[in-house]
Amino acid sequence: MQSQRVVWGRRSAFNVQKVLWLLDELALAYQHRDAGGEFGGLDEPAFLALNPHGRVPVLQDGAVVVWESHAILRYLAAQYGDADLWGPSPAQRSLADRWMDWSQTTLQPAFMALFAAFYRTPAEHHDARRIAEAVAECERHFELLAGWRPLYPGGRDRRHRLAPLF
Ligand SMILES: N[C@@H](CCC(=O)N[C@@H](CS)C(=O)NCC(=O)O)C(=O)O
Repeated sequence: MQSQRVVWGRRSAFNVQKVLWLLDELALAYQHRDAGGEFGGLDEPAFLALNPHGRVPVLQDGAVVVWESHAILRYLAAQYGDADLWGPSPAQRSLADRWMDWSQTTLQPAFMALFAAFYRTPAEHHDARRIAEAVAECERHFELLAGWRPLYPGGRDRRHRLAPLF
């Protein structure tokens, strides 16, 4: 019998990758449906009925539909994770929550600025000053991240692994 759990979204999308990663981490069976990018389909009524924003990832878990990658991660951790992934207290959960929110609201915009300035701009149009500023901003964030990692030596505490970088 096919799994009633379905993940929508092209594998090349980082927001989809984190969901696929957690499903594997939790050893949960699922069907995968390519959508978005070269696969399209995000503006089809059937997809918009799942996610009115027309974005991937989307998780269908039986009758439950969840969109927004971090909402999906939290749902999976709460529904299927052990205490390492979904701590028993709000304070413990906030350890992962703060980094997840930070990654989306602070680190990701900084990285996307660099991505646009360097990778998405043809070399002949590179603006060295803009790129240097974007690199400096990313480095500033990554230094904070590096400073935090030793709190979880060797990655033994899995809570931090709910906090993907992007
Ligand atoms: N904040 C949303 C962002 C969703 C998003 O923008 N997803 C991108 C892929 S990373 C998307 O759907 N792009 C359109 C496409 O792939 O065609 C989340 O974390 O799920």
